[in-house]
Amino acid sequence: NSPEFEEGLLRKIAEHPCYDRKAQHKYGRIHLAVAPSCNIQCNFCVREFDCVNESRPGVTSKVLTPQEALEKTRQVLKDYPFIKVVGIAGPGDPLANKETFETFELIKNEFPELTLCMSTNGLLLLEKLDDILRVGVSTLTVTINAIDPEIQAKIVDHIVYHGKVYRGIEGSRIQVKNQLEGVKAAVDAGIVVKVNTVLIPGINDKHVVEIARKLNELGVYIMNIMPLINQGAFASIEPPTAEERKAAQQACEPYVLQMRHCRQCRADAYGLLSQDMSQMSEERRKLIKM
Ligand code: CLF
Ligand code: SF4
Repeated sequence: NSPEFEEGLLRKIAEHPCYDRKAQHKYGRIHLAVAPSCNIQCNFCVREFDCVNESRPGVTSKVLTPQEALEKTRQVLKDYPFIKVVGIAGPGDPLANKETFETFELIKNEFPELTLCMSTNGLLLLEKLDDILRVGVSTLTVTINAIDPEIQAKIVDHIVYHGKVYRGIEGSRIQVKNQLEGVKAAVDAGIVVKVNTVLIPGINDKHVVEIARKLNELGVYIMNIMPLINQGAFASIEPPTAEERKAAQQACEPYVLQMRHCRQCRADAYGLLSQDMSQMSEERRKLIKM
């Protein structure tokens, strides 16, 4: 990659509220909820709500069409010019929805200076990488909760891959392989990759350091260890305490930079990370025609 390209990436990181701790108070992001379908079933997911691999529990974001998403971006940017990042993070998996790419195309054409960001479960990452690059995504999050298929099989009930359902270890082998190959290819292509890991006591808490070592090997930029949201099939598992999460982050830090300021945003969040404007009053929404 050329020095100009590297310089551009460094600027993008410095202006990305999730990738740079200092940027969170200065620069904002807008999430466009254009991706309702998902191709896997995580055991902690209740599908009438947003994807919890990058989201707050128990909230339902209104799905927009690509055109509506463009219109919303126009409106929001008028009010919040400090927004530098446009992300697609659900409510399902962005790569399982063709609207994700249509939306990024529309945004890139009208706002070429914005950073395009996406969060995925990674099942289709390798096969969609050309599309991801074509539409100009430069920061990408992949949720990796295990790199050992035996452990992954306890976290995901099944995957739907090329029209076929794969359960248990059979599915988790495919997903882990696709995630790791996809992350490597994305890093090699110059995308700045972040990995989200949901910390699940008794399931992957002893395994996170092994994940961190692998991320180091793959050239992942930053890791975000998030607490389990205990709903769905995992409703009876106690989420980790703040101390347990901190200990996991500390143990992983020697291998990969740790994100500690995640707000578990909604799939339709916008504004600064600390002030999610999607939660604003109806009156205000009407005022800016949301
Ligand atoms: Fe959105 Fe995620 Fe991009 Fe950020 S959120 S797609 S990387 S622009 Fe950020 Fe929100 Fe945490 Fe996500 S605080 S949930 S890590
Ligand atoms: Fe739910 Fe997200 Fe997992 Fe899909 S990837 S099942 S939307 S938590």
